[in-house]
Amino acid sequence: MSKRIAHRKTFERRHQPGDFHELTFSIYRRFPVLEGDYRLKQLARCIDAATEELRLQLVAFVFMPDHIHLLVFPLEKEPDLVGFQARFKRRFSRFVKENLIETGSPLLEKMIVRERPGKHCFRLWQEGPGYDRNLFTMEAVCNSIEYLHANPLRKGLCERATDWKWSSAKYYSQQSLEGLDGDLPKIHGLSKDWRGYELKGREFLLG
Ligand code: NI
Repeated sequence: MSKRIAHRKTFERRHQPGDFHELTFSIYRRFPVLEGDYRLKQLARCIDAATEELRLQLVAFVFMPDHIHLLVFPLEKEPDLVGFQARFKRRFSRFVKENLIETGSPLLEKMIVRERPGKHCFRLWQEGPGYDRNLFTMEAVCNSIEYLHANPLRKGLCERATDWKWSSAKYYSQQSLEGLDGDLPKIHGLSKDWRGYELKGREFLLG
């Protein structure tokens, strides 16, 4: 896996101070495991812990039944995005495995894979580092936020983006955390610093 990450990195824009990252992670074979408040609440807590530990701000997000998108802004000059995803993925995977066992879900069997001869393990996430897109203009960031929030609409899961509980659409429509569902991951939104970013330059944000 580390080899694959290194390989991918050579084709992508390396992190520059001030970059946002749109991250996408899919469930193994696109099984619709990300359903039900009980599970998604736990996913939110796993993401909260990892964003705090690795000093990332969660700008926007959406949880879909078989994949998630996170728009993050790293506070570190050399952010550990690989460490970030490894942490929340591993913790949430353990939780889901237990949950599938407890509920006797038929999905459990389908998600046990053979890693090598004689070694089987539970696989929640699609293999590989996921998809990481650097964003470095205000326009790209705004487009990304809209794209994330429109995911459930495109799938016909709701009529308005704000009807979908598991995204930051409501936060952006009301421009505050007030009255937001406590189940959601902690949303930092676009900081005031970022709003002045294009005028004041990149160093401003990290200074
Ligand atoms: Ni999507």
